[in-house]
Amino acid sequence: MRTPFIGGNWKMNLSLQAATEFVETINNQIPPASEVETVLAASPLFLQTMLEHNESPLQVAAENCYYEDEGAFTGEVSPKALSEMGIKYVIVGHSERRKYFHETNDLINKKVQAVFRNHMYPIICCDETMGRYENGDHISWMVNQVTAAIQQVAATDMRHAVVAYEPSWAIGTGHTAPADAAEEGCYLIRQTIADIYSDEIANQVRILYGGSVNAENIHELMKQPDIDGVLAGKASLSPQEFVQLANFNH
Ligand code: G2H
Repeated sequence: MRTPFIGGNWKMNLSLQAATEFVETINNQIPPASEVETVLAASPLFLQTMLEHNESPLQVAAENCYYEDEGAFTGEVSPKALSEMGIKYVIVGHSERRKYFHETNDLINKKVQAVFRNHMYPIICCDETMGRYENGDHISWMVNQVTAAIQQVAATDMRHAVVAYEPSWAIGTGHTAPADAAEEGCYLIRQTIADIYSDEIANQVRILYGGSVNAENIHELMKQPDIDGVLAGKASLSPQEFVQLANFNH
């Protein structure tokens, strides 16, 4: 049995004060980690304060990091420093990183390896455009993205990875993918992992759907056999809605 994984991704939103108040507000409302793993990714500027104010099973996560641990890389976020802070999860390869910051499959793979090397777990995002979906070449595109991202990742690490299927046409648009299309994407990711590793590993990896998830549509999504959780952007900016997402099964 895979523990459901409810993730929030604030992106470049909120302030330090709002982040602090958010964590304090939700402190008593996050389910036990044995029931649901609740993870919230935020700007590196907020992480230390969020960790200090967090008194719940919430895992505070990073939205990105670099692939080198240290050195002359002005402005980058060190995975080693994140790990030392007590961060457990890092989002890698979000479609906004691919689109606006030109992150390639090769770079994303290096980041995935850096996250594991520093004893953290990646939330690997795979995207897909409506054009590809309509043309039917989304399958090879997705398989290629997943395969590239996990090159040289040992099976012992891979079982702890989290992979998110985020069709670009559903991100921030308010139009979530229909549950069957979301399931199809997540199933495809699991089959790709099974082909590379084994059914045993693929059945342990949590696969998320992301793209305009909210407190209403989460229920239908979570009924799908290959959807183990969600990655919510806009909906995670409201403490009330984030708590509703985390408690989707109540
Ligand atoms: C997709 C998602 C969070 P939103 O980017 O990863 O954002 O829920 O706003 O579509």
